[in-house]
Amino acid sequence: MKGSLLDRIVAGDSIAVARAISQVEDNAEGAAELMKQIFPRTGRGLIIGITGAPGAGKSTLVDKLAAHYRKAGERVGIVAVDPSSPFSGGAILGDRIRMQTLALDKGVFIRSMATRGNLGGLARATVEAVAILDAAGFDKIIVETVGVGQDEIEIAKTADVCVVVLVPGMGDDVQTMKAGIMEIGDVLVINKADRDGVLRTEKELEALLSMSGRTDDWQPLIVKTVAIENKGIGDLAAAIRRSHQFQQNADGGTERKRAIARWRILELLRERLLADTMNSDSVAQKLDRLAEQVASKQRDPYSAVDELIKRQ
Ligand SMILES: Nc1nc2c(ncn2[C@@H]2O[C@H](COP(=O)(O)OP(=O)(O)O)[C@@H](O)[C@H]2O)c(=O)[nH]1
Ligand SMILES: [Mg+2]
Repeated sequence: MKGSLLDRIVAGDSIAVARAISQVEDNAEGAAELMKQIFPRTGRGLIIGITGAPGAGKSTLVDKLAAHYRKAGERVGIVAVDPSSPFSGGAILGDRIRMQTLALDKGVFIRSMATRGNLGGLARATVEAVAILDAAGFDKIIVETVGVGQDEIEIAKTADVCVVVLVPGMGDDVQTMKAGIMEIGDVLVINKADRDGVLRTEKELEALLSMSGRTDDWQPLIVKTVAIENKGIGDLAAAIRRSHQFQQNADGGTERKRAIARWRILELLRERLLADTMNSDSVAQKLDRLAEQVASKQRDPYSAVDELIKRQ
């Protein structure tokens, strides 16, 4: 007889890992119970967030970084978050199909996450997928997110080391992403360094970093890569390692862990309160009716919420 799902996850069984991730994604019965048991078994893997604008080369970089870790004999879990993906969770994204060598490697687990339903929970499900991979003994867990939406920024912030990927000559993007980058980027990558304008982008980033309002004393590192040519990947891995070591030595690491823990509790609370309200009878119809009334200004949204949370 096969062991329990938990035993199989802890033993590193990919099928069990995939099943568990589907359960947390669906918020299936028993998922919370499973996560309670997973939690104490986490904390060994290094969680690396990779974020940046679409087309910056994140997926290419993730592939190369994963291959780098594999060469050192480490097991690598990859979670790609793409809310715009038309695929349901578990499907392999188009750009993942390129990763044929990695996909055949048993030491690599690849999964893409997508939202289901309209109650959110993508960030929560992603963080749980990472925890499952951690409990399954993956040494490195890489989370790729598109650095645009709030959910994605939140997810990136839960990583041990957050890598922001930029490309040369994206001056405007640097401006738009400025606030977010300074806050979350532990390592800044200038990918596509085979293009013009690398030096200028580097100077711009250095200028931005000098005005950084970070709460810890970490000086974010700038790394140049050409992902398609596998250049700079060793430097990136070294920068990630240094950032992680810094946190382990500094008090900042504890503060960061607390902030992540606080966020996770609030996410679960938000989701549970919302689910509790939405689960009661006839709420869906009530919501439709209230939305109509608010839209036509017969009613304000505040009193609509009062109405929804009023217990029958
Ligand atoms: N010139 C150049 N192209 C790159 C580099 N890295 C990635 N690309 C290309 O940029 C495009 C977007 O890459 P992808 O990894 O899918 O970006 P993502 O959307 O950020 O995940 C692809 O056509 C890649 O081949 C690079 O270092 N130099
Ligand atoms: Mg991608």
